Amino acid sequence: MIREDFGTNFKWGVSTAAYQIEGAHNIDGKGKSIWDEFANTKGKIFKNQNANASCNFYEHYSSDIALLYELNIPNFRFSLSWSRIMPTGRKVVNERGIDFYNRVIDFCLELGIEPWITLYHWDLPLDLEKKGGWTNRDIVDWFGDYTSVCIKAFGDRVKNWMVINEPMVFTGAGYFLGVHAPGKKGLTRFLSAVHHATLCQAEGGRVIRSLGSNFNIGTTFSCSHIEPLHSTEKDHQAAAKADALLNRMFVEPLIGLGYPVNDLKILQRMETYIKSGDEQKLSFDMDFIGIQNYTREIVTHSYFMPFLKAKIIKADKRKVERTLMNWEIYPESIYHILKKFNDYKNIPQIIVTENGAAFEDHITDGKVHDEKRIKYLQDHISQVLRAKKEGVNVNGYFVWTLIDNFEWAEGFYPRFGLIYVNFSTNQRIIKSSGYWYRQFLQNINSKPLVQKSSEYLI
Ligand code: IFM
Repeated sequence: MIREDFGTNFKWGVSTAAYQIEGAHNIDGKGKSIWDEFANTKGKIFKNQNANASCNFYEHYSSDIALLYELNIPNFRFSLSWSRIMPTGRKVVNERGIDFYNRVIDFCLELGIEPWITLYHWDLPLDLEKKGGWTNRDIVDWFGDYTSVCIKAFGDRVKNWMVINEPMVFTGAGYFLGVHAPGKKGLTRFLSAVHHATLCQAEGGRVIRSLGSNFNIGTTFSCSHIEPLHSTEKDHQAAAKADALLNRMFVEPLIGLGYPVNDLKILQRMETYIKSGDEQKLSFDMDFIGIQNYTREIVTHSYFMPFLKAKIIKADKRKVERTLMNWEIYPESIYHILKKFNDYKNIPQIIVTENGAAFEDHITDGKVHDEKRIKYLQDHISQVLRAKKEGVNVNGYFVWTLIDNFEWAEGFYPRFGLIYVNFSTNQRIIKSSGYWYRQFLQNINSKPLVQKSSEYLI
């Protein structure tokens, strides 16, 4: 497999997220987000770590973007911190927050790197959570206003926008299980958060479109290929329910199919939150759908699982090869997911907006030899090519992620980066996987001749 097999228009990149890399949690007028609060609450995160400083991308952005340039990576996906731009989430705009993202965007453009911006990657302003956060329907207006501020500030230079990152994860982990910020639990909160996030993903698209016709608008979903443990009817039904919950619940209303209530009866209880006219408000014609795949899930029937009656069998219980996240390494999953999304009639284009792996990384003689990550990436990219050759309209692949960072409830332990970060000194070391990606992407397009980018390294 060589990069040229994908054609010249295929978008290659890396993805990151504000809370995971920026640090500078209280600098230059930034307000608190739910993650600032949650991660600084004892007992919530592995070893009580937090991302107050993280990799300090806030200060190191120019050297980190220079590393992207060094690695020949032409597209950079990052998210905006809502509370850096609007400290309380509403009305007042923090110009120093806007200035920071202007610096990031302008420097990308100077180096010939295309910015891809996610509006929401889980770090809701804390003041909005105090008003109910995603469980309050007013969030549709709050989010619309925030979107408008961002597009007006950056839309003159940024073409590619993603509305929301992995709504299933932040509603499920944050409002049902309570293991992510804001740490809320229960079906009622979950279902209201789901409905409001689904309204927001479409509303965000509409706001962007209303502000310009040339934007490339998408939104991103976590998704895993799902198989039943046994070939019994009960396990097949369990797998169908898990599929509706994990893969279909957000995309189907977006493309006009409504919620997958037939396969997931519990969604009938969402009626409490649905108002007349919502069906239309839930849908929007995105220019692309971002799929984010890491593994497959094996599912079995279980009487003991409330609501779903289905249970995921984790990779360690199945004794299969896995990453540090206890996710099975199963490259065919990305192929099946691409085929599945391609089967929907009205998805114009798919981009793999995240794929990657966490492994133990060790420094030997100043180098990090992460051969397992290279193999993981190669095997998954091959499966993307397999899908593309079979006619799937997939037009991009972004590695998760550029630099090691804060992996939410797991803290700094799982390292996903192409670049190793020493979190005490902030030193960066390009891993073998970074060099491999650089080689894979070489001559991708003519890069602008800039002053030697290592001069930006601090
Ligand atoms: O780190 C996360 C990211 O924020 C969202 N997608 C999955 C990644 C790995 O868990």
